[in-house]
Amino acid sequence: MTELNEFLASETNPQIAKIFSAIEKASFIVSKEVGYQGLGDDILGAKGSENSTGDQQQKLDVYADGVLERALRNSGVVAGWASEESDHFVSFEGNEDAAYVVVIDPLDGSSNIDVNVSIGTIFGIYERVSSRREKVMAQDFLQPGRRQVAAGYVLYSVSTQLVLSTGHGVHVFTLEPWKRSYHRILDHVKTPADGKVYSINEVNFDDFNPRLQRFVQYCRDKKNENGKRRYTGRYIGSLVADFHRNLLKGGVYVYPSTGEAPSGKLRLVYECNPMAYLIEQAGGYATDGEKNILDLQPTELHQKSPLYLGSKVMMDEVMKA
Ligand code: AHM
Ligand code: MG
Repeated sequence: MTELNEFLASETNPQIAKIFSAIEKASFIVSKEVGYQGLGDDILGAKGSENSTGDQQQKLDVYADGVLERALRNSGVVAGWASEESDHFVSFEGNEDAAYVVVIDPLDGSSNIDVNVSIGTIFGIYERVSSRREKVMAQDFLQPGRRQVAAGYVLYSVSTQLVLSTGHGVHVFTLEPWKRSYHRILDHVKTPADGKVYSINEVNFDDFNPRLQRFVQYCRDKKNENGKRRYTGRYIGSLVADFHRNLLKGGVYVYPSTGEAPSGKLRLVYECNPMAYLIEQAGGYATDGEKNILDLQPTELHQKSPLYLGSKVMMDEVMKA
């Protein structure tokens, strides 16, 4: 089985390989802490603070944020980063000549942290557009998702997995914790063109627009020729985990706009864009209900967007609705 560093050496340039390597090292630490679940340091529970979009921060959110920031800063090849957990982007002093910036959701699925349910780290990598002699600028982070040069996520679950793309397909690596190394278990993953799963938080049903309500009702009612249900609902409440299942099994994930939250909940820069990049690499696609996510021009770091994402056939159905 190919090891991550071998794969990166043949797949991408040395700077991007170093960025992945920094995320890899950080993920060993985060994975260990996630796995402790109440053992060791007092790291479970709420931190008592809020992030920029008003979410309650968990202690592990803040811990993962610090570990990843240090790793990327010390890599020497990242000029700056923007994290879902911080109000502003950060320019890494001493790294001004670096070509890349990273956007990140350090620990996605916060509500699942303390209950031993899958969570993850989501990231995207861009080549900066500002001058390489200067500090990074907002425009480096506010690029359409299609400009990502690589993206991925780490899924902290029964095993820890790193899923990534550098623009040449999607590859899945599993962590062998006692060796602290990732081994590739799947290469050039294609999501099934059709799927059985629809993933949506149905408690908001009454607040969906009527067309989305019709689509959900269609998924609930649709039967196969043999009279069995055509679709099934699965929703973990961790985008990384819901995405990962649907990537491998086929399906559609929806976090729509609602009356209460017209732009939905998920962040365009940190969550929607990396996932949209990965699903396109796997043969599916993602939209905000109208436009392809990867073509949207972000205007603010923490801007939210509705997200419809998944296998081609189910996405075509939801878009038709
Ligand atoms: P987070 O980044 O604060 O964890 O929020 C994002 C998460 C996603 O992982 C998940 O899909 C969604 O929030 C779940 O929200 P809800 O509980 O409203 O269904
Ligand atoms: Mg998140």
